Amino acid sequence: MQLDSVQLRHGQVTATVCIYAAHVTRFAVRGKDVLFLSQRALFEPPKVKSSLPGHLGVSFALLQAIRGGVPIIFPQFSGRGKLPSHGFARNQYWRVVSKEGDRSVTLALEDTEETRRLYPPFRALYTVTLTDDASLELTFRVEAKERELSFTFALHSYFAIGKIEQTFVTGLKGVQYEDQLQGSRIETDQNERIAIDREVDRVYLGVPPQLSIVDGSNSRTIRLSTSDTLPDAVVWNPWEAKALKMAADFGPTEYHNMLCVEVAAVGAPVIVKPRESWVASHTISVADDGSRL
Ligand code: TA6
Repeated sequence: MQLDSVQLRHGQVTATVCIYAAHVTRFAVRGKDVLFLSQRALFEPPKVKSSLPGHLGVSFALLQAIRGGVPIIFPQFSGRGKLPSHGFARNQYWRVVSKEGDRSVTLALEDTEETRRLYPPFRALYTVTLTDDASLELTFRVEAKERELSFTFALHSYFAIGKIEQTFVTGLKGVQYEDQLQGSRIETDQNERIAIDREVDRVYLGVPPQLSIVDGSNSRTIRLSTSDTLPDAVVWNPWEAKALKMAADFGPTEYHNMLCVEVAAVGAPVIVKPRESWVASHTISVADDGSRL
């Protein structure tokens, strides 16, 4: 790994946080990875210019995002606005502001001359903590300075799973979602278990605070819990054809071993008034409960 990172350890859990992008690249429980990281993930991020139409030709120097782990999606989810897709928080160098032993680290990102050309001033703080009950706790806080902020947000978590055909998501039965593969058409899925057997790109709106990923071939359940400031969730697997288009940093068969379940605030923009702040938190844990299909 070419980038400076912070290693966290507490009891039987470990995590790795890249200072670049404040990117959690690894979270393991008893040595078993919970997060997926592509074998082709780029850690020496090349500068990519993102020409932003409608910004008077402003070209915004973006660094490559790391494919896997937990990219921070701020201040824009996907193409829901004029910024580069998925915003810029995942393409910038953050800085460590504090550590609590080996179990917690807090990083900060503030506006720069470049971001101010596209987005109001802000200060973001992100704390990654390993808890006493072997969970990974992620807390994101953003403060508005003199101008109001409007943004969409997600923690774009890539989960490591044994076999996609023995994997399903629970907790989303009957929840409306925008099918990104069908022009954001509104659908619902009445299945208790959402199976993944093709490309899936769904933005669920108004989800319960607990979701689970049953990783059947690993006989485990990955449990996700969120604050009420993250009312939405995205389920994404690129499947075969899209995986081939992502070959620069994603292997052609890696879609078999990953699933993104991203806790989010994307259905409606988050508004933060000047001098106020917004906080979102998300906890990831694992139950080796023998879950199988
Ligand atoms: O969260 C799902 C999604 O918006 C997909 O549409 C796909 O674009 C994915 O994010 C990855 O985006 P990236 O820019 O990291 O390749």
